[in-house]
Amino acid sequence: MTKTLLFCAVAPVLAVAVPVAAAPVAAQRSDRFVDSIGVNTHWSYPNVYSNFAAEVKAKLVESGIRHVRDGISSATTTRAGELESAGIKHLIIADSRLNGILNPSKIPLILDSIRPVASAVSGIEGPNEYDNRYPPETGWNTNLFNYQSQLFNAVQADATLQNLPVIGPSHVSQAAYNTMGDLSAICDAGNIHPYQTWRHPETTGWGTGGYGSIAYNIGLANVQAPGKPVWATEGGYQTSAALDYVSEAAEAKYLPRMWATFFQSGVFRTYKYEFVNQGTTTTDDQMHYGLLRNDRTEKPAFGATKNLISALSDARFDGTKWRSMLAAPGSLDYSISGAPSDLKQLLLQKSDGTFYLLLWRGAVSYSSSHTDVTVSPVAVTVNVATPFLAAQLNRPNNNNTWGAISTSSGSFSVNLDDRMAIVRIFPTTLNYQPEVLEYVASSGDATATAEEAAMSNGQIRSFNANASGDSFTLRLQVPRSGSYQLYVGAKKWNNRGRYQVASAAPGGSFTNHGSVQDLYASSASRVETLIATLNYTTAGPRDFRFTVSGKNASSSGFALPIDNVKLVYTGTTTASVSGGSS
Ligand SMILES: [Ca+2]
Ligand SMILES: [Ca+2]
Repeated sequence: MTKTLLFCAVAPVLAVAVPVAAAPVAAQRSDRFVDSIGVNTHWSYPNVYSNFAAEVKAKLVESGIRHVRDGISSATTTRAGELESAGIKHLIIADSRLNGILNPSKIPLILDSIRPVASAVSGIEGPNEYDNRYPPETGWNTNLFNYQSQLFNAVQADATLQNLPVIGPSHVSQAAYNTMGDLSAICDAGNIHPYQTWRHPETTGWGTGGYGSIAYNIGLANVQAPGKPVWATEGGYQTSAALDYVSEAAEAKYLPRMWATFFQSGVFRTYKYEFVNQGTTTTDDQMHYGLLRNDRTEKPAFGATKNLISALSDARFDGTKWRSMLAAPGSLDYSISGAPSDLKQLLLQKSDGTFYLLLWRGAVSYSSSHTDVTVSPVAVTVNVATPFLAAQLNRPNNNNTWGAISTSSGSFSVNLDDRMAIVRIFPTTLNYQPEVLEYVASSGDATATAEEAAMSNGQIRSFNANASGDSFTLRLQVPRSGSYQLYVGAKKWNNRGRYQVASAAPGGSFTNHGSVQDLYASSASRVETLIATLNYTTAGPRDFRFTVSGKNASSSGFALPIDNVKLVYTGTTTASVSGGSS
């Protein structure tokens, strides 16, 4: 990162009319948002990153962040290889210079060092902020073009690396984007560094043409790579006492809003700069960009990020890839009344059908005179026309828990200040996906997840049991009391077992539902079977256990490929408690 942003007159933040949805609003995939979140590291630096590498790696895994960006070095490729099994991939900057001048002769060596960890890499990026050299050499733009061109062509010609995206070079000035022009023939994505100094993420800018706003920055990416994805490979806030800083409290409020704002604006991935403070000198802004302080203690922004990811993640890492990205999102018919003029909203959906409505205000949390700004809460009313079972609220700046929201005739109230609020809305059909869920118990047999378009969520996870009595257990949410039809989707074939499904409140004793189901068939076919109607007198988590109950005489095995577990709400009930209730 280089300090580059200009000081311009501060324009007032204008109130923007907020459209009130009068029709169904299309949701985006919740996990796509989570997958847009990344962070920068400096694994090779002889500081906290080297001296406390194990600790830093553990905190990175704990955060839930799946994407890291760093420059090419042996430390970077080593860490990339080490973190791959935790589901973390690295974007590697392929930037080599000799006496400060780009040196494309090293490109083959860079690719040689990336190749052994190719499966741990998410992309290869062109030179970093090359226009920021003072003074730049004569013909810097020609040198940069040639370097990027050779990098792109070398990756394209590489049998191991050719499927990795090559990100364009980053620049610090608008002039550089214009000088370099359209590079879409030699990159797969445009690259921006949208720092907003001490300003809020939703700023409409503070200079000519909206300078500094995310829209302005995306405009620069569209100069570099028109029609291609936009990657923000740096951005974010710092908490020094030097220049353009914010408080740790404001940073924590701004970061969830920054990721949501950039994602909603069309940025494919945003890498926050950076993961750990590099030092402690308060007058050096470069030392205070971390989510962690230099002593590895958590800034509030770390917890806010971790909680945001925890709330919205909709994937299970199966050792090779994150499973869930194929869910086709639906829509929710809702409107908001009583909205302040700075209201922002983003509707997401998970693979089980649950909606996550992010609500926040594009409010200033930190002033130009370096003081925290108190933003008084405003109550907004969310009116949901689509039938739903329950609504819950999470505030990632506070914790990772969900609190009940009382609803009346499809409406409910949420207090909004300058922090992100996430409302979870349960639809009347919950379609749980075993490929996404961790087993809460299992006989330990291997599983395998396959992508098949005909399956629910486009994926199916097979539990490869090898004996009668083998079992696995999924924990599902029953969002309100009442009656539910239980359906189980599965894929029959000639090596499948029979199963009995049962449920219990966590820690309780299991009750069988329906009869034993036989998944044997001479040819492959998907089935979705109504197993039973369940009556629940209370809401809450329920464990569903699938146990192998022998096999058909014609079957060659005991496998249980369970595609989905569906709970369809059929209304309130006064019936006595049946199996699985509490
Ligand atoms: Ca077994
Ligand atoms: Ca499925």
